[in-house]
Amino acid sequence: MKKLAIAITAALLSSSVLAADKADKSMDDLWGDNSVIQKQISGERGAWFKEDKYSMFVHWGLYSMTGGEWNGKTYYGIAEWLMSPHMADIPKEEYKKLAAKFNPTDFDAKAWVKLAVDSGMKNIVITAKHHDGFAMYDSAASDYDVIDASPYKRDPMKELAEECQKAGIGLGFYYSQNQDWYEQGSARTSWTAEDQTNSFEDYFNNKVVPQVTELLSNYGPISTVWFDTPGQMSKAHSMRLVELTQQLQPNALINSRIGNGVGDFKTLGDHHISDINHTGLWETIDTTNSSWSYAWYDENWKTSKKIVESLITTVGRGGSYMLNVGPDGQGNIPQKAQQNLLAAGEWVKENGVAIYGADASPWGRIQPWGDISVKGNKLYLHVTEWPKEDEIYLSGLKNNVVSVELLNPIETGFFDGLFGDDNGVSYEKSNSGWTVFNLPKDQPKELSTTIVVELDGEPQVDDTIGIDPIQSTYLSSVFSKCNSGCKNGQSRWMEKFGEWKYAENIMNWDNTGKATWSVDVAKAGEYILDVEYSADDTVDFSEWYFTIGGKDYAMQAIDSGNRHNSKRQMGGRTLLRFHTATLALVDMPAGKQEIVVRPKSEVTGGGILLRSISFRPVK
Ligand code: FHN
Repeated sequence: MKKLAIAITAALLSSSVLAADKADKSMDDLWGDNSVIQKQISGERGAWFKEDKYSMFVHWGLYSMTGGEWNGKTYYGIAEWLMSPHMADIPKEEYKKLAAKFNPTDFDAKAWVKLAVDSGMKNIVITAKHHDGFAMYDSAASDYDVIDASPYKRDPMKELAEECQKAGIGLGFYYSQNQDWYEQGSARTSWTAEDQTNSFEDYFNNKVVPQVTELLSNYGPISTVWFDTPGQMSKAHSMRLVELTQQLQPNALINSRIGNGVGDFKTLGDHHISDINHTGLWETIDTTNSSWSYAWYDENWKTSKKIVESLITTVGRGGSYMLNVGPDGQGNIPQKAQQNLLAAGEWVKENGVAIYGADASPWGRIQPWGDISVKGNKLYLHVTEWPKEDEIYLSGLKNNVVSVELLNPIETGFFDGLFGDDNGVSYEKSNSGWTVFNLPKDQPKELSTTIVVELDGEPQVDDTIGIDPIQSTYLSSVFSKCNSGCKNGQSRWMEKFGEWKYAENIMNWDNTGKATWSVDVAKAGEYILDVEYSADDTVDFSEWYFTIGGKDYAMQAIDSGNRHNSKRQMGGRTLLRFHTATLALVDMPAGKQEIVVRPKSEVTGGGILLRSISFRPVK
């Protein structure tokens, strides 16, 4: 390390502060305390975050050159973890040699920023230093940086900062503060079997503080300081980084992964698209394919429609969406990512009024046909699933409707207008509390169509879940209520290493368990009941009752193939597999009612993990 003296702060941290964890803990341990200080996030500082809603995340570093492959073998999962024992287990001295070859001559900061802008994104957050410890900028605090250790001799962060400023979008830096696989004393260097000659304190004071200081001092205004995997880092360490930020970039916001509950906004778990609304400032972070950094085999690109849907639903839950690209080792953002981002960006441009600065849906959940965002007295209905019957149903709206129109009507010819084909929408209110919107026959916008509904005041809503008479209604378990004999909880697991999946479940059943959804059925009739659950061999053959319209429908569960202590999971977690059983053709009466699930037989193994039930109307 060069200028150790930059370490301004060692004195502020007590020497008794413990080193971060060295053991192979689970990802929960690494994510640490993810809460935020609510008082910090209110007011002016958070205003841009509330407005912007859509940002670009970039994972780019030495690992982008390997693209998930080492010595001819492909390691599937998040490719920036290639060095770790969970993947290729590359000795530091070997990995370090990548730096001498890092020469991304195709990197074009202007083009990256243009891509973000044309995609409708308002910020870029980029990996200035990831867990591998390599600084992707000119760091005086370490020789292991792009200027000293690579032939590239350019500072990509500087170039990006300049281009972001020109384009008027924000720039944030990702900095891995706790894990640094290159540095003695940091968390998770123990697998190198080196003697840990340095303490975490040495690492923190001699690398983290000086490097974060550089990032906050040398690149103009920074919108976000994005920390990651704080693990068991002490509150004093987290607070030191907060103080640095407040001193050097008072307008910058810090994410919750600074640890110890001292961030400004909350980052949900990787790839977590929430089923429920959250309060305060928060974001979903997601990837355009599956890995964060470039992986040669990863062609699991999100379509432009999927991108638009995820953006809409995140805004509908009250959050912001940060979507990642993984440029390759030459600095090229994969074509498929670009193509789909740009196509989604066309939609964002046309429908921005319903996204930027929009508030959460008062219904608190997705709708069978799409989702809802709000501004003042206006509802924006985002219709992603265009109904065959030319109408959509909305339950529980208490206000009077003042007007309804398409946000972007299709251009019509002169005569179309004259003969009444005006691409318009209309509505009817039933006295049972449903509002029905009549729509044009063909979907005006392929990705999603926005309908603007002006109300006579701020939206007033009865949020009882409506069962749609046209589209399938998905009832996430998160909206059920459990008695003391069961529990609502979340399960998470990894499919490939680092690719997270989430499920809200009803779990921990005993024989007295009873879970209830309150629903409002728009039209009496026949519906197909689908049950989505997960079970292991201890739950195989267990029996369950679903009570609908006064009748008990019985289900015998099958082992859906869960694997306990799966080696795919860090920290010996369970790999969950879900099964969807089409259970019954049920008769549902119209109106408000309860749907109840309870065990029919003796509960073993905590019972099924019940994720959702769905009702498909029979025409
Ligand atoms: O370990 C990192 C991972 O490589 C990636 O950077 C993600 C992005 O949120 N954060 C950590 C895992 O949560």
